[in-house]
Amino acid sequence: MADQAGNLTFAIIKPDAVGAGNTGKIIDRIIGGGFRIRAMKMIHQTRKQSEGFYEVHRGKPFYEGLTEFMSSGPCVVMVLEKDGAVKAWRDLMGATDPTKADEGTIRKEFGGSVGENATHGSDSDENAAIEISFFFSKLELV
Ligand code: DAT
Ligand code: MG
Repeated sequence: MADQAGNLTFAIIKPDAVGAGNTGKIIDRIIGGGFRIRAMKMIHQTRKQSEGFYEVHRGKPFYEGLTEFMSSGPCVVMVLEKDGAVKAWRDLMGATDPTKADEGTIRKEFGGSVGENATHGSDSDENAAIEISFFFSKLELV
């Protein structure tokens, strides 16, 4: 399928989930949820890189903690494909705060707190394109 706005999103398995050994279980949930993994790699971001990625949140009370956490250990970054990918992946992740996430969602099962909530997902097609290009070149989408 040709890449187009609406069928791609960007996902991160965050350092808490990777550190807890939940990477494989989360990837299994992604594949079971009908997503095609178009690109995937393990990275350990510097503080500067995590600050750049979360630039839109600069100034918010949780920005310092968030960027420290996201650079605290390895992450898995991915490009996911599915019709309506942005919403489909956010639905599978669940609410930002794991205590408020629906049963059966990834954040409910694997998230520890609102700050350390196992996964990231883009919030719009426009931001998905920006976030994908932050970590992947076009050639890396297979
Ligand atoms: P989401 O990741 O669901 O898109 P967001 O974009 O509002 O949520 O926030 C980005 C991340 O920042 C979120 O995954 C965890 C952290 N965060 C958000 N709100 C927070 C809060 N009130 N306290 C601590 N961390 C927070
Ligand atoms: Mg967000």
